Amino acid sequence: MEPLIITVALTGAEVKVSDNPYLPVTPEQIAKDAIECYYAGARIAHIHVRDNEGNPSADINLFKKVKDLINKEVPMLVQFTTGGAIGMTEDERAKVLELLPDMATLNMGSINFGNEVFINSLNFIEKLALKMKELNIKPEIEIYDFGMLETLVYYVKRGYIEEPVWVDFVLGIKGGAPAEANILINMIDYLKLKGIKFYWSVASVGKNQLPMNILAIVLGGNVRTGLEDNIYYHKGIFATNLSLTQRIVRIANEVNRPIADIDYVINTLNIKSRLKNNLP
Ligand code: KMH
Ligand code: ZN
Repeated sequence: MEPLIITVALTGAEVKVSDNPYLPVTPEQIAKDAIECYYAGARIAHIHVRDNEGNPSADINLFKKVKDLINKEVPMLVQFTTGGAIGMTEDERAKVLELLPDMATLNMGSINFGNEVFINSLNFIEKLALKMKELNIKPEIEIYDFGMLETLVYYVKRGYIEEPVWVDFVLGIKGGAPAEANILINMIDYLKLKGIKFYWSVASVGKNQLPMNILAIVLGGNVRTGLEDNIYYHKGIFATNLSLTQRIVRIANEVNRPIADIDYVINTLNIKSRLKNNLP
């Protein structure tokens, strides 16, 4: 089977240290977790940052610090969020692109996000997509609901988003598509039907993270794990980013999915920042 690409979403914007004491929030803590997860098998670090009070921050100095600390140690792909946190302005969210990360998220539409509303207008999506294309930043397309696939197809066909597309299905958000096998399979089939060349991973929240990750492994897709999406290893037992990553690696080994090495990810997803500059 194809090598398995593991992304670890280390911190997110919603979880607090009071929810899980192992949540990394300082740049040093975030980088330390990322590096440990790299050695365990994760190849992409999905990054949000926090201020001194532990609240979500759009300060690009913090993002830069995390990236530098990670890449000083390991060649892990660093993926910055452009989703940020609910309430951030579009300018705040887009600013991370100035740091030329290898990858950044591109959320394909607006949804109810729990009790809040996560806004991604088409205008903003276009702006981010064009900027990423210009700067050779690989977008990770975040799909929360079926209609967003149609938006994705629209922008791929018009050249805003280049193939192979790297799609992350985020299932089970309250307000988005449920974390169910038939939903995932339908979404994959739809993109195939439209003739899009893509690779995909699955993220899912809370107790659905593990079963959806396992489904992705056996279907030949890829996995996003980490504390951004789920804070428990088992009911009542706190997870760490490392324990979640190690569990995925163990399961992959059991079903003969080799773990992707970094060159495989760079070449397969066409990560231009690395291919052009031969960075680190
Ligand atoms: N914090 C969420 C509102 C992303 O990273 O691009 C959105 C989010 C998605 O986390
Ligand atoms: Zn995120």
